[in-house]
Amino acid sequence: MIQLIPGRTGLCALHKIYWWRPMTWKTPACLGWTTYRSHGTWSHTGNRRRRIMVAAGAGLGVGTILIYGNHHRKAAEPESPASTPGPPFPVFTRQEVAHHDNEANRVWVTYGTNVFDITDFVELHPGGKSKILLAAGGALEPFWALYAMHNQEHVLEILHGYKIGELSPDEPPQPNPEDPYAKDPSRHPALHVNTLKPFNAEPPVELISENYLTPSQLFFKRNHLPVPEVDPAAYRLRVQGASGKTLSLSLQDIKKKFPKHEVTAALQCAGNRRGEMNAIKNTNRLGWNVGAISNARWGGARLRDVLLKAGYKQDDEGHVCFEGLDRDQSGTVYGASIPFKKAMSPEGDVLLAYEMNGEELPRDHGFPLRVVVPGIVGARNVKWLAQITVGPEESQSHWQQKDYKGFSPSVTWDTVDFSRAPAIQDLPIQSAITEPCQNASVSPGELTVKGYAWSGGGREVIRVDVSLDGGKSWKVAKLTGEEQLPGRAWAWKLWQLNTCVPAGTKELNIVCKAVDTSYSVQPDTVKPIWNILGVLNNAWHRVRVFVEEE
Ligand code: HEM
Ligand SMILES: Nc1nc2c(c(=O)[nH]1)N[C@H]1C(S)=C(S)[C@@H](COP(=O)(O)O)O[C@H]1N2
Ligand SMILES: [Mo]
Repeated sequence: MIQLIPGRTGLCALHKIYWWRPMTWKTPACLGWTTYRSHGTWSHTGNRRRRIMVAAGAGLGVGTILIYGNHHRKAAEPESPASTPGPPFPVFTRQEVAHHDNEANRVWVTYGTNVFDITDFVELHPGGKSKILLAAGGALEPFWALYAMHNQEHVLEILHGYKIGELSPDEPPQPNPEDPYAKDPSRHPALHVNTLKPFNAEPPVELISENYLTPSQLFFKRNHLPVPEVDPAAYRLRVQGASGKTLSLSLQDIKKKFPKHEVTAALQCAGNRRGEMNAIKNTNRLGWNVGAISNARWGGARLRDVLLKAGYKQDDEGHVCFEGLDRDQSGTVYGASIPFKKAMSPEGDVLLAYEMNGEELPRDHGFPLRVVVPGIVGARNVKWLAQITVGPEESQSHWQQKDYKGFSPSVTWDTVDFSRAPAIQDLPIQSAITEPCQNASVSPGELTVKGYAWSGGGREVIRVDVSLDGGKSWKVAKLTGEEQLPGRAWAWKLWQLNTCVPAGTKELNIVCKAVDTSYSVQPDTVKPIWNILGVLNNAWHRVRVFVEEE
């Protein structure tokens, strides 16, 4: 069924989304009439991806062109929403909605008392098609309780673009689902929370370079699901053995049967600094500032030792796949993989960590056991580790196959081919300024600039250049950090420049850029590396500050 009501022009009252304005108009078409309806606004800021989809108007000979934008903007539109209310939406029962539980019948969902036909959105869903289809024919609430980052204005705006009707007033309200996050641990109040459910947060920029080892409470937290509750006594790690037989290891086995190894390693999410990418063009994903990176001392068994115990040989090949204990209603678990070579390398330092900064691994960071893959993107450092398998294929998980990959800036959600891009493993050279803060006021005279620098793959940071004039002239910062073995520089370096504000300057454009042992450098601007997933932003970091009058 097509969701058009011919003649509906102007606006309909759509909750708080005052600028959302579905429009329909007719064009002379050989079939009588054709109606187009817009989803979202038609305008200006060029800041949005637009997609045009043609949906066949089954049965009615109606063609619909849906133009879907990112709707993140709250720009005021010329007319006020209530001025020309359209005819009321059709009313449906939950039973009618339930019939539309697959793409052939069209996919309907409810949210509150509204009914939506999201068929044309399922392919575009950033969280994957299989996930969104779980809600087909029913209410979104139980799923969004689990993936509560949907409770943001821009997501609701997208949803409301697909409204087709309302539930009949006789329908009993959907019971409030139990909060799957009710048992998440408590967190440090200083953290800047990006999303609460799942919990995604970073330390405030002022505190990032205060400690070479990030205190665990302030270490950035990146969860895709609720934090599982694990009884350490009952915990077992399953390791698929080379002969096919599965090894089952208790926490005590891991602590007692394998030598303890310690590594200082930074962990960085591929989305670190996505906020700067979103400012260019919104990706509708977590807008991390510069804090989705932290540095800790990890202790645990070497993955290599466990793989040897499970019968694998140094020269075996393939991928080592990990699964976490965190799962959603469909039973999907968090998973990722790394190349076997990295896992088995005596110089790879890959750990099954049960300690962080000299203490038991905290719940948010994977208690009782997580993988730490030094030099490799955060996403492969699987927490709450349940299972290890070895095989010729990479992990089939959404986060290995359909996320955490890099693309050219001009690839769109319509043209993206995930199979063509390799999964991110090693991360590129990175650095950021942590002091002074963006738009801060500084006094004239002496100035201290601080930050961090790190590179993936064990490449050591050998230099950080700092500019006060937007990149015209440069000074070299002083680096600090533990000494690292060659090719195994897993930890970050903190840097500092003690300098003077040039007399007469009112504003400084502070820039930093780092160089690693491969002489790899950072690109100067974000725009040419922008990508739909908003990953791998390692452009020069820039901070503008104002100089106070003497
Ligand atoms: C019409 C309904 C839906 C809309 C409009 C929608 C929209 C979105 C948007 C905009 C994002 C990106 C959010 C961000 O990264 O900040 C997203 C991510 C996601 N969504 Fe949905 N969604 C819908 C239904 C669902 C359902 C029913 C499920 C689960 C069963 C689901 C699971 C996910 C997951 C797993 C992600 C990725 C989360 C991550 O990578 O951390 N979505 N969705
Ligand atoms: N089981 C599980 N492991 C996971 C995740 C997750 O959601 N579930 N998030 C991954 C991502 S994307 C990152 S960046 C790191 C973050 O680790 P942290 O929360 O300890 O900083 O964990 C990775 N391991
Ligand atoms: Mo991440």
